[in-house]
Amino acid sequence: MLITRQTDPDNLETPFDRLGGLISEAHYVRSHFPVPPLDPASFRLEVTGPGRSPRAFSLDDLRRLPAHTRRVTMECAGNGRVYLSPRASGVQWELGAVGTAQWTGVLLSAVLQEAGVPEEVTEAVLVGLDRGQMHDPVQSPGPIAYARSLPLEKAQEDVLLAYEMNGAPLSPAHGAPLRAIVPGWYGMAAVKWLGRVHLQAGPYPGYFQTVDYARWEEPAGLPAVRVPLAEMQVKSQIARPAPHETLSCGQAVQLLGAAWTGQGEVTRVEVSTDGGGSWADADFLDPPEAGVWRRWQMSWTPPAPGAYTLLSRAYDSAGRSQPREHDPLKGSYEIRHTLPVPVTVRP
Ligand SMILES: Nc1nc2c(c(=O)[nH]1)N[C@H]1C(S)=C(S)[C@@H](COP(=O)(O)O)O[C@H]1N2
Ligand SMILES: [Mo]
Repeated sequence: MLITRQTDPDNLETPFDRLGGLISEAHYVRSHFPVPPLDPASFRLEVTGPGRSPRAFSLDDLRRLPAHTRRVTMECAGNGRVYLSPRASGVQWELGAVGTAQWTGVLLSAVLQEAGVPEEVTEAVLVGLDRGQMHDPVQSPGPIAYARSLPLEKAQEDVLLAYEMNGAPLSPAHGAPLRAIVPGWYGMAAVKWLGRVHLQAGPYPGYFQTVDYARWEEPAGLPAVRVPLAEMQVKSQIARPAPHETLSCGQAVQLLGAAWTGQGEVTRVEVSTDGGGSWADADFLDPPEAGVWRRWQMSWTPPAPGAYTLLSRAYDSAGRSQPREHDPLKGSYEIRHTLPVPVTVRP
């Protein structure tokens, strides 16, 4: 069961406090435009590019290529936006715009190999078949399609074009009949209702790369530049207890959560029950698996009645960790500072 954050189009959040298995029971939904009506029989994925005629792949063509199945944790770059102060515009996600699913499809690299990649190509622009008018953060010039580009290197590395999710045909909300899955990247890269892959030389500074789903970077000695969001940053979340839960003094509870990172693996999770004064290591429930979160737990016996602030902090194999405060250069995205979970302990 999902929590409705917005309707028309549907934007639905997983109740993160119900975290159970490694695979999310109900995966969040994030869509900018209405679900486009698509007929699988006439559906074609087009590959277009410089100096060549377009190549079209039917779903049968794609199914004839080797199938790959893998688990991937996907986090919306705006997950946790409700924790920003002052309030940022955009969908007010709590902790549930993140989830893990098992995806089946073909490697984008295999499709590109069939289609051929001209030598000058550096980017693959993934274009969705959904479209609409954007008003926020900036007015778009009429209706535009949802599109995101990938460096050719990433496109040829491990990007999946999925037609199945958790062993069942992809649902319309999750991008049927075909969507991209980009392991390690924030969800915005995983273009749903994928209709076209456009190969080009040089970057694609489209709406969802610059105006939206981008952050500021400050090059030495120069004014700030806009950089498209890409890899997920190391992050952990507490699932249980849920914010504002009441616990009993002297009664042990299992603190449970999940941690993930875009590159390498999560190596350690620490938990604080005193608002960051002291930290203790949590235990992992899952072995490391590239691109997949690790659930963790820690037993805690509240020592005295009162108000407590729980925090968790993950580290990854690249030596990165979570900051205590949100980085303003990330705007309303990459909300990955240690998020407070206030709880009350009664006598
Ligand atoms: N075509 C299209 N693809 C899209 C989007 C969209 O609005 N249109 N939203 C993106 C964003 S921001 C996220 S977080 C993921 C969410 O995928 P899900 O709805 O399957 O969870 O899809 C991405 N792919
Ligand atoms: Mo997203």
